[in-house]
Amino acid sequence: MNIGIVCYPTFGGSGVLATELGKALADKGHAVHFITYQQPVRLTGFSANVFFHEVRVPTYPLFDFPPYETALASTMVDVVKNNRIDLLHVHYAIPHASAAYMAQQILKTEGISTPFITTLHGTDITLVGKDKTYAPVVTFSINQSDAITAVSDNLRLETLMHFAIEKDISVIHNFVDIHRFTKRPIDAFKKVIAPNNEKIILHASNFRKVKRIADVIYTFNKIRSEIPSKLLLVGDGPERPMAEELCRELGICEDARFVGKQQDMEEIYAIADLFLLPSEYESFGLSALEAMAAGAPVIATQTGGLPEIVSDGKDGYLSEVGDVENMSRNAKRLLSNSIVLEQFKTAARKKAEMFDMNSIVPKYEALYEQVIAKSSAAL
Ligand code: GMT
Repeated sequence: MNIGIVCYPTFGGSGVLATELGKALADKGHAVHFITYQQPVRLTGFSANVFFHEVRVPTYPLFDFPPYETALASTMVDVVKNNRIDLLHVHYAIPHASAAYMAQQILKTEGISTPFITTLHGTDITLVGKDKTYAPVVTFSINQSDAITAVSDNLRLETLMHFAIEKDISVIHNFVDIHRFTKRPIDAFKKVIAPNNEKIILHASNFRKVKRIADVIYTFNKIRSEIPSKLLLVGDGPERPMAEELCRELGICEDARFVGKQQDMEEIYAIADLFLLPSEYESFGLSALEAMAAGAPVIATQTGGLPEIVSDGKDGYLSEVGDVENMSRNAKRLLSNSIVLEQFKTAARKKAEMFDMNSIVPKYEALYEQVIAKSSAAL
């Protein structure tokens, strides 16, 4: 198949998932055309089946807001026409689904039928999409999609609860390439972070409010008061200055290291003893799954799709949002008992195997075939 993938090219989970999906499909022989405003961060290396089309948004003094959606729809039309694209798969509804609908309508006038699938990732529904400013267009374009998928059961229900959706939403959980995350820790790297063999607690995110970074710091502060440990914070975003300030206030800068955005996440996950994700909401929590694949148990919140990945008391722990007392207690329980910690690490890895790409990617392929067949039959 020839597939066009539209996503955000940044470090966010939806872009990461879309890129990993595209790479996996290319490895299986499909031609995959990424249509984004930048090369996706995880799109590294060369593959004969992967193509990248940059969306250029020419500016003009009149534009306070350059019309990205228009540029995107026009680029989609161009890519579809010139590469015999069978199907467009857009990740994150805003503004990708409405741009895909626009492209589809334009192509139709030229006798080209191109179905599109919208994959909902989370904040496109739960935060941004619900906003009255966007909701009518989001609802309309989701409904116009030839198929809709959500990355968790929870996100499917959230969508049905908040939007008047007239179609079925299939749940296709996010996935991980389990083999990529089976890395032996690099001793020299581990030594830099934890020179005295302290436990390593990891958090990785885009440092937005929804991630509750302050809870990461407070939880770590309670852990380190009893267990020699280091906190590794990966990523960047609006909450980082607050987080750094909080570390200074608590006097824990020596033990909390901010390393910014990183490419080689496999090597970072490999040295982690524990992954902390105290978010207000996660439709899925792809970073938690990647950490588990690397054998790190997860201390997270009982919210959104996280209970679909983390089994409380087995491969991690789930606490109420904001309950740093409970999260730190659970972390200390794990980190202070090497036998239990090992059991949790093994269980985390085993759980991640259930979300391996080899079992999830074929679900997308099956959906593509079904949608393409339906669209061809309608001609
Ligand atoms: O919040 C993020 O981490 C970024 C955001 C995105 O759209 O890029 O992530 C959402 O999609 C990810 C991939 O499906 C999910 O794993 C995240 O849980 C989800 N974020 C939220 O729901 C807050």
